[in-house]
Amino acid sequence: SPPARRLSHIQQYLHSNNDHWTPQETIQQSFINHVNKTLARSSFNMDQQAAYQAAALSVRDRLIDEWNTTQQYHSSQDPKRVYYLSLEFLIGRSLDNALLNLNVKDNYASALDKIGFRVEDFISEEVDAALGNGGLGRLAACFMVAQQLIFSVTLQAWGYGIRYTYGIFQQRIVDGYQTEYPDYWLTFGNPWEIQRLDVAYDVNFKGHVEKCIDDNGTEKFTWVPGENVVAVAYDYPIPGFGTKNCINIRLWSSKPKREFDLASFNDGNYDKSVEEQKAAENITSVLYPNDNHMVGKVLRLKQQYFFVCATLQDIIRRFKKSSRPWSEFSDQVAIQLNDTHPTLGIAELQRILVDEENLDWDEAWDIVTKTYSYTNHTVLPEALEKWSVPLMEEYLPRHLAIIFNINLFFLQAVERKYPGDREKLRRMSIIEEGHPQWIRMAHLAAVGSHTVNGVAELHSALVRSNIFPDFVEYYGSEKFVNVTNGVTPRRWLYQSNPLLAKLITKKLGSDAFLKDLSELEKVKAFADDSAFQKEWMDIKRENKVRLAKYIKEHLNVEVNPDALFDVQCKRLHEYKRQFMNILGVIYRYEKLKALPKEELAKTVPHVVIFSGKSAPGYYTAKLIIKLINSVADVINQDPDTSDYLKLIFIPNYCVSIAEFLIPASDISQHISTAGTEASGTSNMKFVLNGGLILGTVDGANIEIGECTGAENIFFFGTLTPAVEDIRHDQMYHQVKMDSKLESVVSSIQSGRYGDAGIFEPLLGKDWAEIDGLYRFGFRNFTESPLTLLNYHHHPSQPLSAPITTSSASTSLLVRFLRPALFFLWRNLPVPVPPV
Ligand code: F55
Repeated sequence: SPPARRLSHIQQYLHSNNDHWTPQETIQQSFINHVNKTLARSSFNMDQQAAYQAAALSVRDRLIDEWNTTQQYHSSQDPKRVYYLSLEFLIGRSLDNALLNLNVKDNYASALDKIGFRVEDFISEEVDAALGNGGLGRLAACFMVAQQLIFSVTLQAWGYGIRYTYGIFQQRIVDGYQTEYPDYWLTFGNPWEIQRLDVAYDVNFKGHVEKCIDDNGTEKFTWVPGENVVAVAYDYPIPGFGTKNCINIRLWSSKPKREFDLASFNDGNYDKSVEEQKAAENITSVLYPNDNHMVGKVLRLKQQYFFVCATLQDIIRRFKKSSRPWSEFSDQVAIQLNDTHPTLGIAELQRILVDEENLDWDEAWDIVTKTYSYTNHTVLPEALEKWSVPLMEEYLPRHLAIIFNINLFFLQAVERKYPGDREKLRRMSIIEEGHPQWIRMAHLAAVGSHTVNGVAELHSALVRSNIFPDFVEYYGSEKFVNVTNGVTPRRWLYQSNPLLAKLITKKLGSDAFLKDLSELEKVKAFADDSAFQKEWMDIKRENKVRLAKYIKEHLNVEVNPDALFDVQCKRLHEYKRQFMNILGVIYRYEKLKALPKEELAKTVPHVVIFSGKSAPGYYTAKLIIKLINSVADVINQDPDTSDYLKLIFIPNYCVSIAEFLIPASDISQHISTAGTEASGTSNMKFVLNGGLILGTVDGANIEIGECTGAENIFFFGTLTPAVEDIRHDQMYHQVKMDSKLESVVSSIQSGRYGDAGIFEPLLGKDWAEIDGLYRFGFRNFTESPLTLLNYHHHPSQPLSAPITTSSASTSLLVRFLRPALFFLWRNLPVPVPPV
């Protein structure tokens, strides 16, 4: 083939001129070298996957150079380290990101183009690293890159997590229903990880605790474990942008301690001989696919402990290199808990200090509480983690005893402050009484941390008032702070919307906004410049064309790029109210269908797009997916309305899909019942890409509205304090169903969108009762997204007009780049010169 011929030709040339390679020749050499040596392919046996692999390996070499330099520098400086502990990192693809961050994309593109390979063609060969469910996992990934910018000199940031063999399941839609397929993302290997067989730690479970009295007459406890496995490190380098710093996410994989049980093997019992090995590997095999819902499975508990245990050993090994006293531990080490999932780390550090390092309890506890801080991501009761005491007793007996002790000393202090207030003791206890007893992980996290943060202003206020009111009173409110979430503009603008990033760079004469979003304020000056507006709108259109092509190729539906694209993409959840959105779509459709032709022609054509996964066991959410697809089948086949309304469900929502979906949106919906969505982060990404938001007064929507100005955001719905009143009314009083809503419900029940029986659980009598609030949460349809419908019915003000230019994206988002872990900055070491 021509590329192959060019490949061998260039190889010969490179061999004869190896003293004088240009940067592009260096790239070609490294690429060809990986084709031949690492992949052991001949140049005549190349496909796009092999091209991707070779390019990725070549970029990886550069990353490793930077990574080594950074590590050496930090080893010599021994700065304070910030550890971000997260059970999820939703990273997505890495090649494009690395090319852009290393500032070599253009060089790679033209160097490889000359030998017959187009980077844009093979970038999509990369499988997403999807080791997370949604917002929480993606936030961790965004923070790692932001951390890199912020802390590179005076602090070193590390991420720690689990290298799941299977990431979040792949979603396919079969007959309108979600079906799940395993995400075996490592099929072709993973060029972005470095296996560290030398970095491995034992992790123990089960067994019992022995007590003895030491020489000083003090009680000592020793955990005699019954089960052990090994954690092996895999490093994931995270390159910085506009800096040579490259930091690391260390992911642990579980391995058996012994390859197999020789005794059973010799007995001829082969199955049994590998049983233990399989059980060990199982620990890190799969990511739990639930978001905002706690499942109390043993394997999940094992994952949590496995990962904090290995992580703390690694952190302590690094700390010990500098022979500092334990009293300096918290000056050198800060650990951020991404939700309560890594909270066992609190008990584990206390155990190490007391049982293994022989510190006394109070001294150890002082170190622990100065080291940890905790981020809460939800106020939904069903998502707050609790572990049963009997389960903990069986798997982590020593930790259970330590947690009981922590609780005892804590409650004794509470009692001293509020003598005799037993109700308060009951409410604040880490242990929830009952049969069985439960460990409230959020209480343990709050008691064991110096700072607790929520992820948006409203959410942090609710964390103070609803989750920890007694703790705020006891500790003082300074401990409970807000750190509004953020997103990285490198991935969510520069990488995903290159045309817009280029236009802004051209206008501002600099790309400084990619590191400092406050620079975007300067775009405001061009808001009324009609040439600029046109370029802006042309780019939006290009992005819509890109999405329309995807929809045509994957779903075989034509959508008009000049229609208004109205997007709701996020995990499926009742509180996020995709159900409300789809009811609104049905209403719109039926209304359009009833319009006379001349009236229809005056309406703004809409393409409504949904995307998102449901937890596999979440029946209601899965039924909502089915409803959306059933409605889409009807709407998309209707010749009467097809120029004016299309309904699309894009399967398998993931980081890579978000990257082209978000830049193509005119309006996106963030319509959770007020007080339920902690922050939301895609709302920020949409706005950054010049999209408008239709939202409830919830999470970070509120702060986005403050930045954009109320005229650039569409708010609707009940405010948080009123939600409880509605809940009450719906419970105890007859609330009459709105007539528009009633018409939609009876239309579904008539069978217009397929077998009505299927949807009865969504529409049945209990819909207006207590959990109906999640689904509806509005008193009548004028409070629902239909407000927007009315607005669109004034064709003099189509929303696809350049209202977007002067607005959303061009103001703001300064606040969302704020260093999210700002409180870790306290007591920084003296700055040293940059690498
Ligand atoms: C995953 C597992 C468990 Cl056990 C519980 C929750 C999750 C999870 O994925 N939560 C999650 O994504 N929460 C979201 O965090 C985002 C980042 O802070 C917020 O923006 C979003 O509001 C919140 O729902």
